[in-house]
Amino acid sequence: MQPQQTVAYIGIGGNLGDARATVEQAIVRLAALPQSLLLRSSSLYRTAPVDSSGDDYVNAVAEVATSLSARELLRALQQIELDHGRERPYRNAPRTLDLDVLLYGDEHIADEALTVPHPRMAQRAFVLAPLLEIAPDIAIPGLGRAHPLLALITGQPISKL
Ligand code: A4P
Ligand code: MG
Repeated sequence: MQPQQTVAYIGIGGNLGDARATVEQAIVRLAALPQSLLLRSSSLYRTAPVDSSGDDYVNAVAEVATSLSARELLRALQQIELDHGRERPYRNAPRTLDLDVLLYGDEHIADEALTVPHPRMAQRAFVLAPLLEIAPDIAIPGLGRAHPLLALITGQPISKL
């Protein structure tokens, strides 16, 4: 990792089509992000939809070191979503591929395009379980260590694929 790089965590999810293959392909695309290095990726998890509908999701989390700004990273992720035929008919609609910036270093970002840390990540087992698998000591800026937060979540079935 180069000195000017930032470690970011990316949430990966999908529940349309062959979601498992899509998530695997997304990880390959993350490994090819410009000015970035894929450091780790979690196992794939089967998860029940949370505030959403349709089939179970496949979720994972990736850790990248990147020289991209958070905005540039978001743009690159949105291009990968589009390449996988992502459509946005309504909020939380079933989707082929959703890529979210969960954490970008220890930065707080709140503008019209980007909120980091991802505002709902602390309430979601499908984010915290894969995140903690690859970063057991991770802290969420403003909230502290993520590990105890996972135990507070109930009613969100999740299993490793
Ligand atoms: N945006 C703001 N902050 C961010 C960020 N940190 N990362 C903006 C990515 N995007 C961010 O996102 C809408 C807008 O949010 C973008 O234009 C971007 O500028 P979107 O991906 O088009 O819409 P969305 O997916 O409906 O919203 P979002 O916020 O990704 O939804 P959530 O809250 O992440 O929920 N259940 C299971 N089991 N597994 C899942 O993966 N995912 C969701 C999506 C719901 N339920 C789920 C899962
Ligand atoms: Mg999203």
